[in-house]
Amino acid sequence: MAIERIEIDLLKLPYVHFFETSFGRSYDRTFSLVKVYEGGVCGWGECVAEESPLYSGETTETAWHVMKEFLVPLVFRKGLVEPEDYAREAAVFRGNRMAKAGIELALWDLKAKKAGLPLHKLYGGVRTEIAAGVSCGIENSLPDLVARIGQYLDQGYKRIKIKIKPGWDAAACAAVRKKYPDIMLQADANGAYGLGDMETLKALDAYDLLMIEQPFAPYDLWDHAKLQREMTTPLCLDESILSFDTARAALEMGSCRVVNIKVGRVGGIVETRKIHDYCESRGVPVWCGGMLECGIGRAHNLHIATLPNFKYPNDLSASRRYYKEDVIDPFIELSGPGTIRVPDGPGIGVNPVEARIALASLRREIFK
Ligand code: OSB
Ligand code: MG
Repeated sequence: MAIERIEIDLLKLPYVHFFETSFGRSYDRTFSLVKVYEGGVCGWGECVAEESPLYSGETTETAWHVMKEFLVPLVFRKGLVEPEDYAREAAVFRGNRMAKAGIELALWDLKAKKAGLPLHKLYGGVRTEIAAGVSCGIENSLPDLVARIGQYLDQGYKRIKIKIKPGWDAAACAAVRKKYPDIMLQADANGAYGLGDMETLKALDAYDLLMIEQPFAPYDLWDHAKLQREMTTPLCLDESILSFDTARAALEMGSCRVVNIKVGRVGGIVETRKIHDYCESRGVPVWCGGMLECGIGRAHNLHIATLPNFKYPNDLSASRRYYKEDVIDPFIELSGPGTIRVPDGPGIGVNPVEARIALASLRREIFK
């Protein structure tokens, strides 16, 4: 059999609350959904590239271009259906990992649906619930931040991540710790610091953080290693980990003690598993990061987060944390205090709502 048809949709969904990082503030998210069809079965993927090249060099438009001109034609030309075959063939193209992952995820969903299995079974996952965390953006004021964290704790989340940047770091940690001395708390800088900020960063050791994510720029593996030697708080890399090879370099250099895995950032599930297994072999725990995905990408994340070395709480929250109207039915909800049950239906195990997708769609293209 072969893929008969591929559809790509560009969507815009408004957030329930603005999300601010060291890159800036946004009020909505633009992303694409990929559908692959074979013999009446449809597999769904999400491409997490964002509107602006801030977190990553890819954008919604570069990803669209690369999918349309290179990856979709590759799938048809080579008759690719198996995600592993696709990953191997797509590797001839450099970079553009989020574009590659969007299609690979759709092929994984298709494969699992054809087998009648939930993705976590196909992946060999070891748990039926994952630990859910919330990523809290920068707020207008410290009292706003503390109040918002209070709401998330009331909802049952057990791990809170706060975004930091120069001027919103030690004071933010101190404000949160004053009200909540014992919660699991971590900080994410999205690369906002440089070597000149060593003392500022070292001072964060005082706040008993689970980890500090990506203090320096993505390519500064060496500087992260210098910082890690001077800090007791574990460093975690996000933007720096683009592939198995960068993960290996980071661990060999001692640039971090924890790895945030995002399937989109590393180019798909095949690469995710290589990184996961390598980190496990080195005794380095990983967790699943998020890109504020809609329910489709988030369901994919839930399944991969069932692998054994996903040992820290993940940036995986309920649908309503992100969007008033997620594009799946039912929404993803907390199943217990700070946990989310992994869907058990075939494939991603959540139902995309075509009417809501059409309403949010800015553009759709069909390839045959
Ligand atoms: O650095 O982890 C990040 C969202 C967009 C881009 C980068 C990041 C994030 C998040 C959101 O922190 C995590 C989530 O999806 O819940
Ligand atoms: Mg991050």
